[in-house]
Amino acid sequence: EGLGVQEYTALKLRVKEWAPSAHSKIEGKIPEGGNVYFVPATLRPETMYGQTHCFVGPGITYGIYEMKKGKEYYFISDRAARNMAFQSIFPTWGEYPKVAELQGADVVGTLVHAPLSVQKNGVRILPMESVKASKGTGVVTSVPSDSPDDYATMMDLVKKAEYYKIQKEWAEVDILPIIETPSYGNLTAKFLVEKMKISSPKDAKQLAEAKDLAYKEGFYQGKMIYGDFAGKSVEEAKPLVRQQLLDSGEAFAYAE
Ligand code: A2H
Repeated sequence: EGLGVQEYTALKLRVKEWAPSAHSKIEGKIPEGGNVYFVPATLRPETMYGQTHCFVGPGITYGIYEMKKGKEYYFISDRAARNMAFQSIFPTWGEYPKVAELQGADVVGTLVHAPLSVQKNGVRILPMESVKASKGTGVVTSVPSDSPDDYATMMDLVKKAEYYKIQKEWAEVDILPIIETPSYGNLTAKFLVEKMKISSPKDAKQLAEAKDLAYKEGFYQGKMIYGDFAGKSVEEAKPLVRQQLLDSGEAFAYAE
């Protein structure tokens, strides 16, 4: 983190089917034909093929913001909406019209379409306790092959589906190998979580270490083994996948 600017890729995950609790809260607020998108901010666009879920903080307050009247709406944190209003992401500089307010817990179970993901029928919105309201958009797309946080959270959700009030089948999704590295094989996050004996998404210190190792090894030694840039290094593929997503309108640049 430090003092530098993070250049995120903000991905647009279109809602296909709302969870019942979200449905009642947005009723009458989104016009017929209007699309709502969950917008996770990621630093790893080259891994988007492997998205299995999208995480929200269950206790975080989110808004649905109007991007194109009657057409396009974003589900993001209030903080992110304000930042976006000053990055020319909303049509009018400094304005970020809010049409609804929800808690993360309200949207758990919602089904969204995740661009590039091999999960063509969509991915589920699930709860992640470690999502920070103070970072990115407060929405995190889950790539359990390459993110130790995502892997540990997914395993916990599968193990304790009842406690989390979710259907086990929502959490239990095949993990797609996307990147091969010399030290950790083709499922970096699983390898590190198991090797470091991380047993819970609450092992923050160990997860931070695993995240560091995964990020460095992936970026400097990783080779793509899936997608349009299979065979290329991660370093080369990262900006290429990002540009594809920007060009197709499925993502936009967001900085903070
Ligand atoms: B990354 P940095 Cl495959 N709270 O995307 C917690 N984590 C958040 C967040 C929030 N509010 N907003 C974004 N993030 C996550 C992919 C990924 C990410 C992979 C591997 C590592 C990784 C899929 N999840 O991040 O603190 C998002 O997860 C490790 C660096 O701004 C985002 O990128 O450096 C990353 O943290 C941004 O973290």
